[in-house]
Amino acid sequence: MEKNEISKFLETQDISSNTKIVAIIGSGASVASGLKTFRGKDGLYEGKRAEDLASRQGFTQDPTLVWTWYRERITKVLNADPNSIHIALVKLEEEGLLTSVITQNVDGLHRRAGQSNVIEIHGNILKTHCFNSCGRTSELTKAPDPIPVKCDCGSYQRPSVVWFGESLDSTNLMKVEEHLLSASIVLIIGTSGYVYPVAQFPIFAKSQGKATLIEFNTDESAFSDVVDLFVKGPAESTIPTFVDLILQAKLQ
Ligand code: BJW
Ligand code: ZN
Repeated sequence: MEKNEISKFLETQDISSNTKIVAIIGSGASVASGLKTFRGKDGLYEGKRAEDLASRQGFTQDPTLVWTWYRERITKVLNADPNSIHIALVKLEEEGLLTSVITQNVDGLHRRAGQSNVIEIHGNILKTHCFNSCGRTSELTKAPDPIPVKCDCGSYQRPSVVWFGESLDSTNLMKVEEHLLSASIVLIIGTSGYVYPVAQFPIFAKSQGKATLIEFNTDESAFSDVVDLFVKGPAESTIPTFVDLILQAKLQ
């Protein structure tokens, strides 16, 4: 069913080797790798206040609580493998159609799958840096122990992810703007569209650039009303189908 729907839609698009696709990724894309989303039932924030776990204030109040939450996630990430979405997007890059993957996910699975054009806009959970900005950093190959992780300066190390109230890296944001302005198609995969500034990226690509928006999600999101095509269903099944169809369309 979704195959016909995507095919029909692609017939209305001018697909060629000049087509520039950008993918915006959320935690729904890592569900097939065994990782959880944030919101909703069984989500990482279920029964918890997001700001207690993912903000400077939360870390200051209870570094052990925050590190306990991250250590559990780090263990799961270290045991996870890339899934069919990561692999299909690598293929799209190799075929010259995918200019950038803008991922909110901190699990590093795109790079592990072999994707080279990745912007990890919310950071990476397997890296840490000093909470007090002394400059010391580390890379995790196993779950940290003991926690909270101490820094040699006397402060703590913290996960190198972007917490609420923190600015996103400005070099990354400039690259994102460039990619969104030149995109012909933006794929929005497995994200609720709840968190800014990423929530603004698709509409920016459409209104300031010339992008067609295609969303892949099991449920409607904050983006669903503005997209040109909504492909409902698990992205681990719909993305490989989409990639095959667009590669066929490119040859025609
Ligand atoms: C599937 C699927 C399958 C499931 N297939 N689909 C008021 C108004 C506007 C903005 C603000 C405001 N108050 C504060 C702000 C700013 C704030 C913000 O956006 N808050 C909102 C909550 C309102 N943003 C910030 O603070 C950002 N910084 C910033 O704006 O700087 C400027 C500034 C500075 C100071 C003051 C104000 C502004 C930083 C945001 C950083 C967010 N960080 C987190 C944690 C990262 C670290 C970590 O991983 O621990 O990033 S929050 C969390 O949400 C994480 C995610 O990357 C992010 C997005 O979540 P995602 O991936 O969309 O997950 P879900 O669970 O929401 O959705 C999953 C989706 O998948 C669902 O739709 C499912 O249906 C779908 N799905 N299975 C396809 N198989
Ligand atoms: Zn330090």
